[in-house]
Amino acid sequence: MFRPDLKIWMNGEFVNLEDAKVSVLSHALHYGSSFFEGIRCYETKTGPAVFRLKEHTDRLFNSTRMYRTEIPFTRDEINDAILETIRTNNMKSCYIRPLVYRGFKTMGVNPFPCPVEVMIAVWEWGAYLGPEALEKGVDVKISTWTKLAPNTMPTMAKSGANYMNSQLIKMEAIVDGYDEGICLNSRGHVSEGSGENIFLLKDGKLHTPPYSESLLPGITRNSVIRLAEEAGIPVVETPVPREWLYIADELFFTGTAAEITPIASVDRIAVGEGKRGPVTKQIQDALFGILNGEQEDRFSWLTPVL
Ligand code: PPE
Repeated sequence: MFRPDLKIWMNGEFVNLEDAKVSVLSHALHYGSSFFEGIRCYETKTGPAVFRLKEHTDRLFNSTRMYRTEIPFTRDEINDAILETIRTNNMKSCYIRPLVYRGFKTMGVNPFPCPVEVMIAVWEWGAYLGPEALEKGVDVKISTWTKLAPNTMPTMAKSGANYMNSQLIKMEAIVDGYDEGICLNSRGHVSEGSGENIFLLKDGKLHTPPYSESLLPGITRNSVIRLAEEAGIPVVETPVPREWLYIADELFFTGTAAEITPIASVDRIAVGEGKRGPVTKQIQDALFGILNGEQEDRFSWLTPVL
């Protein structure tokens, strides 16, 4: 996954992978005080380009703001550092992981004395849920774990700590023989996957839960909504009952890593005909058309790297 000659951007300078280290007494390691992004750079006809860079950086700053954490760089500096990390590592297409974390200074829950540090890494990352997932779809189960309830920890922040909940969902799915898990929230409504948002097609409309249903405000989710609206497919942001997952015509995950991954079955009940549906394919084609440069970047979603 990681090239041995990988250069990591760490607090403003590039260091070799083997030198990119933190203390075992880092606050983030003990108390979960970290925030991250996941971004993709695609190889377009006119060279590598980053998908929705500004929106990802904005979300990183929103995540840290909710936790009273000040990133010691500006948004422009972070954007430039991301592009520079791709160039320095000569990547054509890659996954980009900026991470903000509380480092080493004092022990104890209070994070304020600990320094806020930033690193950016890049690597090649293929299809998140397996090479055939984008076409064949994945088998998912409803997790026995509940999503973080409102007013416990903010699901709108992409904090490392939230991913303990995601890890429980993911491990349960794997151990039980599924590809992925879907999590219900404290009201028993559908929230999201362990690392993806979710859409379902029913009665010719796309449905996805709103932010108030305990989920990450996905940037792919937002892109899918805009592409669907452009194509004249109605999109409804509405609470999604568990039952709908079993009677949906189509179901798919969205995420930077997962891109648009069809769901073939839920709890071993086939979704529609148990394979990728036509609307899922239509939305995939619209998104991938922009990402590979075959279609015009009409929403200005791509930032050229070079
Ligand atoms: N919900 C969760 C919980 C989530 O982690 C992600 C992304 C999304 C929704 C979709 O958000 P967006 O990428 O902005 O469309 N998950 C990231 C991390 C995956 C990982 O295993 O690491 C990702 O897809 O990059």
